[in-house]
Amino acid sequence: MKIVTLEKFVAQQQKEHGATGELSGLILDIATAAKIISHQINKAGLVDILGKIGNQNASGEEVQKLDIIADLSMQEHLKNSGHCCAIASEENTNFVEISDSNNAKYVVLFDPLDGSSNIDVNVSIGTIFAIYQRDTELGQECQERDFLQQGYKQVAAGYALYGTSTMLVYATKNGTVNGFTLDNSICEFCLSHPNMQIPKGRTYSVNYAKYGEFDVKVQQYIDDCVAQDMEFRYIGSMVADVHRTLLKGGVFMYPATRPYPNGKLRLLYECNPLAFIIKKAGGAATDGYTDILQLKAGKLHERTPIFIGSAVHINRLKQFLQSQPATQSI
Ligand code: P6P
Repeated sequence: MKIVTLEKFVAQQQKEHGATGELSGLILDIATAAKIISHQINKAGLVDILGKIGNQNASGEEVQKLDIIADLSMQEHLKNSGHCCAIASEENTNFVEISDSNNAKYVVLFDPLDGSSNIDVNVSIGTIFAIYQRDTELGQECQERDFLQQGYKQVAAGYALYGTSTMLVYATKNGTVNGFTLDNSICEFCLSHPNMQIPKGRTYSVNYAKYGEFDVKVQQYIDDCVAQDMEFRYIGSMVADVHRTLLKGGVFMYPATRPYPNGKLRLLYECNPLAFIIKKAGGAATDGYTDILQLKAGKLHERTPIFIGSAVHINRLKQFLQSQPATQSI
């Protein structure tokens, strides 16, 4: 098979869409950051960068050293890109304006290392990103509203997955979902999964330990998955669980629970970008009642319940969720 590097693919897409090259440049900068993060993760076992550094991030979660390295790598490449006027990260309470780029037209939100609770046990983790055109005027100061846009307004979104191999999966507003695998011998992302489409599949994915906290209608849907003899898988890294769902089909869910009555996962830099990818691949994503990409965030680190996967499974879930009045078991 002819090797198509990410650089070549992005150049082809730019030519096809008559684009200016700014979005292409931004995507390539994110890919470079992902290569560096991948390298750091792969040597984590050898260098003392494992373990917690004792403080917490904006979401009140323990921060791991690799989280910091990943966050700094993404910040450095986005700040030097010249195509991005401001960034927002899971690791920082507020967004960060890029002083010498206030004429740039894009803002980027990212989770630098999703699944970081799995770092020390060598389970797949990933970087998730969402790109929007700024809402404020070029040259003006960025505002929080640049980041609180609904997910359907994303101009591009995707993720890097640091697993048995490192992959970059992304889509642009006018494009399809494409997956690239990092060839370490040439340090290039090479097209390995062109035009990805989510199959129906038969896998359901949820943290069973929290079953007793779910709404009774969610419990009934999960019981139905068992009755349908569906396969159960749960990795505990959203980016890995959703990537498996994209490849194999099925449904991933993180419903509301007692400690997280509005859901645990973050809308702007986890659920929106992954919903953008899954919908582009022919799937669906909902909070149980509203399309994820239609949800309006009130704050940067907003959380939401999420059910995401093949359309046929999401439609069946909705039949359960909308079939009878809620009897809250939380
Ligand atoms: P639980 C990882 O910490 C994460 O943020 C997501 O990547 C993952 O889907 C979820 O939390 C796992 O949460 O409660 O099942 O450990």
